[in-house]
Amino acid sequence: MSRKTAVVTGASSGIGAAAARALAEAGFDVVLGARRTDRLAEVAAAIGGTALPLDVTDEDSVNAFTEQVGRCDLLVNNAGGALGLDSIAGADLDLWQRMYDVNVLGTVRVTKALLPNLVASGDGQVVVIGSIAGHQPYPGGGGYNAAKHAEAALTRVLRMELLGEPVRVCEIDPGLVETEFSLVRFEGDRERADAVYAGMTPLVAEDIAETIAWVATRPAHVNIDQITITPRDQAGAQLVHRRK
Ligand code: 8X3
Repeated sequence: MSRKTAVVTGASSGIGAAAARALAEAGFDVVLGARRTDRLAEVAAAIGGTALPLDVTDEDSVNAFTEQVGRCDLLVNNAGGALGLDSIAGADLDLWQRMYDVNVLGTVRVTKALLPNLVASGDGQVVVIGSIAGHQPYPGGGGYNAAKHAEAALTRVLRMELLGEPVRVCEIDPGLVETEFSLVRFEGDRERADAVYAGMTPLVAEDIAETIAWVATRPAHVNIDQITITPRDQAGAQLVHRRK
């Protein structure tokens, strides 16, 4: 049987890059998309994957990307992220808009474009990397919480709308994972980013990637609907055990 193809967005670093590696290991041909093409090419080269430029916030970029994807058995919607930790009183609407665009509309753009390929595969699967923040809001998280709640909602809707089609839909919701997530959220402020994981043992990207590969390799009749993954030191979005 010919090899299955997985498409991973935001694959130049963090969970996306780890997912690409884990899926290659599991036997998939992997197509990697991201904006940072130099880093993307390195990740792709290491696993014999295909690197293609992709900005999920840009319709033309998504079209150019998806036009180059032929077979698609698995789509991992990983591109996304948080910007800032401002209160609603101090909300920067530009940041809110950008978070909505990348997390919500980005997922819709890529999913919509690749759905015909996923259906045609006869056993397609969409994995959405959501967040614990998509189910548990927290002060300062307004813009990101709203975007991730919306992404969770569209994932549930997609699952319902695809009922009867040969396409599975899964939402994976990580808690604290030490990647560039916090560095991006705090615009490169290393001290602030490090404080997020201080005194506790966070997850690493590979912990999530392992689960993505597990979900992707269940038998075709098994749909894993939703998984929340947190470190042992985290029992809620804001409930973290930190050692002195
Ligand atoms: C990342 C988890 O708690 O920082 O999506 O929002 S959190």
